[in-house]
Amino acid sequence: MTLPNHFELLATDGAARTGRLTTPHGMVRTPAFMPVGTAGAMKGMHWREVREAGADIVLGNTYHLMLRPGAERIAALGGLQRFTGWNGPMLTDSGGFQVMSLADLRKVSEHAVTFRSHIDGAKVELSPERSIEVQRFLGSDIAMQMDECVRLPAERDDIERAMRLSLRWAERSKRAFESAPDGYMLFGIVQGGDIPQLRHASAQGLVEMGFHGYAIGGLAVGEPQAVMLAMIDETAPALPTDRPRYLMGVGTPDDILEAVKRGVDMFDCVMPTRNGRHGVAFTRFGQVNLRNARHADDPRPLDEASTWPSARNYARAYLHHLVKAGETLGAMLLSEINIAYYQFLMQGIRDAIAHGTFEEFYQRTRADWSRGDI
Ligand code: PRF
Repeated sequence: MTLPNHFELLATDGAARTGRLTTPHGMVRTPAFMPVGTAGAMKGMHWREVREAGADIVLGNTYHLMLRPGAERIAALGGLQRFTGWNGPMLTDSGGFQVMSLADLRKVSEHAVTFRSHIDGAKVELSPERSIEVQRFLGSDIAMQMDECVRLPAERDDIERAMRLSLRWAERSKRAFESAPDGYMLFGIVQGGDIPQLRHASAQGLVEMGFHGYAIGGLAVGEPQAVMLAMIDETAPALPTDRPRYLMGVGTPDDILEAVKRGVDMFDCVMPTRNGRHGVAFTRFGQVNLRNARHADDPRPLDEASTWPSARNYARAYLHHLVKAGETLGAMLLSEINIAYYQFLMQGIRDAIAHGTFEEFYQRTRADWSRGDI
């Protein structure tokens, strides 16, 4: 059965696309970067700042929220938006990927993954049906199918087994999602590692089932960037042009620019907030490590022409001091500065595609990054 389409393509420029995704909690301009609020919080930031920075949508995690505070509890408290105070669109990851990176004693079977919680050691089972149920309890605007992601490099047999399992789980996820109210979306996830033939089989299988949108999973898991981009080149053309495409867990500003050029519409990554907490700023002129002693006496701001006040108003010397002293404010300022830079990049990308000047934007942005921070 074909599902209703909530994505509107507004313009294309080469393979790059700009559009609009309508969710029950509002509109998402694409290409979109979704800041990651794993456990119902954007680490170190107010939701107001996330919104002011220009984010339309944020990501939450089934795995973390089902373990603590619990999906049924969040549902009883009115859903994730009411619970957290972020009242915009929310996408939730399905949990399988986080089980594999965080949980103890994991076991994958046809039916489900079983694991021990990284919080209290409790034994938990997560099936495709339970993942959808949790995501429905959370009130997620965009739910993800449960899948199995294999880290690279890996043997072809292992990649193929996980890809086929993910296709069967896609089918079960879709069935479990059937009772969701209109407007809520479910995305399928392409797997297939670094093997073009498996990527094609995965994309084709999902497209035959029919989803509201399609994610490209199983990338940025240990392979070189060139391999990731080659797999996007293999996968994107196999997906319907009228549906949104989401590259999961990616990435650096450079990864994002390259993936947009290849037809990707949505991204998420912990990098801007995580690196911010570790003293690294993303700017128009590349990454700046504020731990470095060269900033200790520097009165200049990170970027005097930034649209984001904290990037304009605080001396590098002060940011350096906050980071070195382990002050919470240092992590907070760098998190907001980085989220604002990512959103500034996405706005530039969207405008360039809309004006048919994406190639110029691409060249100019790369030239600025490679100029470096001076
Ligand atoms: N699957 C899911 N979530 C993910 C990934 C995946 O393959 C990745 C891979 N980069 C990040 N997050 N469900």
